[in-house]
Amino acid sequence: MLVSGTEILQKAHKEGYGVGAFNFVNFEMLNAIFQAALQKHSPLIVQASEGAIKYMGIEMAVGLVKTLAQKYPEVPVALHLDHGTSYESCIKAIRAGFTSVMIDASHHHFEENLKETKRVVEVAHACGVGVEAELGRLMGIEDNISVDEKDAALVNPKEAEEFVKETKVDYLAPAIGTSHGAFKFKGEPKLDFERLVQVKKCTNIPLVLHGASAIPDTVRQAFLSSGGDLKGSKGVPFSFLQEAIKGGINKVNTDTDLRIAFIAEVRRIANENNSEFDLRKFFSPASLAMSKVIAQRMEILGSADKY
Ligand code: TD4
Ligand code: CA
Ligand code: ZN
Repeated sequence: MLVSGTEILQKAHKEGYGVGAFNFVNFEMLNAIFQAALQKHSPLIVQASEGAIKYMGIEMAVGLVKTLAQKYPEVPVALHLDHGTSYESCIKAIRAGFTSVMIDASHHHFEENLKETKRVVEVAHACGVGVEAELGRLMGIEDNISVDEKDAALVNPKEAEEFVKETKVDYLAPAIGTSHGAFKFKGEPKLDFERLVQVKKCTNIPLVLHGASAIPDTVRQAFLSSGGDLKGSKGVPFSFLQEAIKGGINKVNTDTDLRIAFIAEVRRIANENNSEFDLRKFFSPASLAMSKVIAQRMEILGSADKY
């Protein structure tokens, strides 16, 4: 059943677990996500970036989710706009049927971010839609970064407190050292968990971890053995994800792991059967491989058996 992001994340916040927010760009990805949720009895957040919406068309994005939500009414699912870049983009998503939106104005000054977020919250709440905002900038914490630089880039807990109070935003993404994609850390993985705990204390709302892909060994191996190259890549280890959840993270954004798992399988099949051209012979196994990665994540985040 399609529900608001707030409903899913308030429960996770109260009970102290994480829910994966999985990106999709087509039916195959979305179906893989739903199959994992069904298997693990996990609530779901599925999310589309503006790029994904451009690729599918907004009606298709919403239509796919509504169709699967109806087919599997037992699964509580929220449809979220990932990294909405403007008020207009958020309104469009809400109009089209999204039940959760992110207004990402974190690259603006604090006051401007606050003002823009507040505008979105007013409309979204009138429509029963949850809102996510971001404070700080996504980046890896490198060992040689100065304290000043770190403070400039990462979330400030006191600012977070004021921000949440003023905007009434439903969930917040605090920058604590993650980044998008497959190359998250130059040296050892490192996140600012202390800062995270402070933010949770100061805000007491669901928190969001962006850039949370782990690139698990099995996924890396599958990609490499198919002939892929992932030199220098590093994800957020599972143990870090679990510590982040202990520290107050409830929404765990995941895209890269899904992409890598899917493409590894497509390439393996292409290599092994060079006369094959039935799309289904590629996409069914690739979707299954993706689904396994998602199901494993649901166990690790603690969302399995929550519906
Ligand atoms: O917010 N996200 C997903 C980012 C999706 C980007 O989509 P486009 O290519 O369409 O812009 C995350 O935080 C995912 O983090 P990850 O660790 O999986 O990269
Ligand atoms: Ca941002
Ligand atoms: Zn993100």
